[in-house]
Amino acid sequence: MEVVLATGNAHKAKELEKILAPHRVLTPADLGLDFDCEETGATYLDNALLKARTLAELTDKPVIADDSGLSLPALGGAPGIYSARYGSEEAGRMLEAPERNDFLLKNLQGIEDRSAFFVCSMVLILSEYRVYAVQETLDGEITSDQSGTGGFGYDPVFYLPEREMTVADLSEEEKNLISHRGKAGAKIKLILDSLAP
Ligand code: ITT
Repeated sequence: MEVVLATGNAHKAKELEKILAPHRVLTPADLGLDFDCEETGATYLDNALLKARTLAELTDKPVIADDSGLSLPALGGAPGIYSARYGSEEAGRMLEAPERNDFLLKNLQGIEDRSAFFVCSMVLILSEYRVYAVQETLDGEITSDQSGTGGFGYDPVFYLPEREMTVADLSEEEKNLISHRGKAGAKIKLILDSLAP
């Protein structure tokens, strides 16, 4: 089955291609669609629904949206749904991921509780009244230094105590097996499998 992914984030698209295989993941750009959506929701689920519904208005194909982020209890849940923009207001421009990670590490100086979790809210819309939503998490801790070259975003500072490495130190396959996105996507894949001709 072919699905269109409501994202402008190439890293997410690449991960989801593997997670949903053999289903085919297309991007709005692949279909020549001018997709843009302001994320005005108050929760991950609100934003995933918003992105999926905005794209569903542009295509008859099934659509999937992923809204995700990193939360730290010690920071009152921040950066949360603002994960992609974290630190940008202070810098006056969108930060690159390594700069955002440094900004997070700076904000955590002197804070003992470094527990953190990723969240991924994933929505599949087959038609106006056929909508599925899954939300999954991955628990870990924030390191004091960036490590690893895999993954994207906050992966180099997200430490997995049981693996004794960061998510950026994992292979693509290992990340997809345990990640918030991997677990949410695996459940969405079951739905796609049940529909495939
Ligand atoms: P789209 O909305 O176009 O899909 P985006 O990057 O703006 O792309 P989000 O609004 O969902 O996506 O923000 C998610 C941010 O959270 C993302 O930019 C990363 O900084 C972070 N993030 C999400 N999943 C992550 C992961 O698996 N590993 C590391 N960081 C992640």
